[in-house]
Amino acid sequence: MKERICIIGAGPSGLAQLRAFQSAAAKGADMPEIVCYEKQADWGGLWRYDWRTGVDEHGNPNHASMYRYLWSNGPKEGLEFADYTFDEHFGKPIASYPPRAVLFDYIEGRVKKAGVRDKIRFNTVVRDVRFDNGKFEVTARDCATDKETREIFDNVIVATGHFSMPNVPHYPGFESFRGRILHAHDFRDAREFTGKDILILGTSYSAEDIGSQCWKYGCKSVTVAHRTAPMGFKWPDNWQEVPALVKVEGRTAYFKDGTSKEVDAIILCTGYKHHFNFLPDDLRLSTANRLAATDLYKGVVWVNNPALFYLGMQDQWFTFNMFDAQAWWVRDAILGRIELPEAKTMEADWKKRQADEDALADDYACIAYQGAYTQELIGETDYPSFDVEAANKAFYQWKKHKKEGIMTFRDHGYVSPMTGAMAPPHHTPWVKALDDSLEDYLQTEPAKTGQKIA
Ligand code: FAD
Ligand code: NA7
Repeated sequence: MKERICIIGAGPSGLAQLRAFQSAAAKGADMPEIVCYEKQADWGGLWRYDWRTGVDEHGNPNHASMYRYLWSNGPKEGLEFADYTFDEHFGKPIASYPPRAVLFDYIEGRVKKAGVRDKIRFNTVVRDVRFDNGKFEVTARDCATDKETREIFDNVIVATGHFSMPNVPHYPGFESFRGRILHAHDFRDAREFTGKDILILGTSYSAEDIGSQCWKYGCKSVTVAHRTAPMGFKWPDNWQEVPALVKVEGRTAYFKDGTSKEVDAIILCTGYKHHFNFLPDDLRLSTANRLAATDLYKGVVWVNNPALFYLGMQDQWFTFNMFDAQAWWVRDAILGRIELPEAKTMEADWKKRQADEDALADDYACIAYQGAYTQELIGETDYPSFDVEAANKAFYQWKKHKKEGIMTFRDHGYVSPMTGAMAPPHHTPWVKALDDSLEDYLQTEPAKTGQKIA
């Protein structure tokens, strides 16, 4: 009987896995049977926009954390697929910070070309995975037909992402706050906050980007409270960074330095938790959001049971091409092209990776570290090798451009590590670009009729 492989999730990581197997099949390899379960109605993971918050149409926790007007927060040159360039997909060069819809289109283009959609069971949520007698039993519910299935697999690959289950802290007074409190996971449209004073908790990507969105779409003021350190960018005049929140009373927020501010809304940009409610303790990854995840050999093999794999569980500078590197590597481990070492070697591997990560001096070193990890995996498979140092360079320049201007960094372009070509500028500076549609982005000039807000 053919080996059976289960992939859970059809976001960028799960799709990379499907493409990796398809690529081997196209070169004549004998393929196992593959089933990919996806709880949403379509592929793309977080890049599939969903207006819903709370639960999805079937009553499952809504996966989506992306919002309207989201533009890539890093240069596209850092995430480009080595086997499917932006130029190939769009038929022309495009600028470096595409909006969500453009990146969704790019992700989708590759897997449409690969013809893997029939391997995916949409609207099907995995509820339970058990390992017994050398096999996995996967229990899933097809929410469209409301039917449960139980199937047996030789390997399971968890590709469910880790930016969906919000980390929601409580502060005194939240119960009686006379405004709206939401987590970044439930943020959808910055225009909700036009004319409002907003308070943001957190100092990482979500804080910076959701604050910038709200500012761009006309909120009255942005106040960002930091628990550890301020972000320290050169912010606009109506944007201030303050010490940690202590409590709220009515609409007033009080901070650690004794200052206070009246606000209309509090947006908790306080990060996400790795969360696998469908896995039992012996298979369940428990790790911080870091570059070297706990208990994963080569960042992907579950050391306590090497028939189980995880993709994309690291904190991410590199994304799509790192997921590819992992997916090709996992494929080859499953196909027996890569031999897994004994348990104690695998254990030593992730511990060493964590020790190396702990010794990194700054963000630049972190970027180089993740670039080297991606390169290491690529070197062990037939994934097309690419100029990882050029991708690192795009990230270094991005960091510098953010420092120079947090509202203007998206107006810069970078060199593709795949084609060596420099990206053209976008037709409109990001602060003035209110239309984030694919059609508008792909035009070479601003629309003559003025911009519509999609
Ligand atoms: P996901 O995209 O989260 O996909 C996981 C999939 O698994 C989903 O389709 C989900 O429905 C499915 N799933 C989950 N549980 C189950 C289950 N039990 N059964 C069946 N299916 C299940 N990266 C960048 O490179 N650039 C950016 O600009 C960028 N911006 C971001 C902005 C936000 C707000 C967030 C939250 C993340 C951003 N990221 C960005 C990082 C993002 O994590 C990756 O780009 C990418 O989406 C990760 O892919 P993934 O497949 O690992 O996870
Ligand atoms: P991150 O990068 O995990 O950052 C979480 C932030 O939340 C970080 O600044 C934390 O501050 C802060 N935090 C966490 N808990 C608290 C509490 N209790 N109070 C105040 N502040 C807190 O998550 P993001 O959502 O920004 O980014 C995740 C992904 O989404 C990323 O890939 C982006 O591309 C989009 P700390 O520094 O620990 O004090």
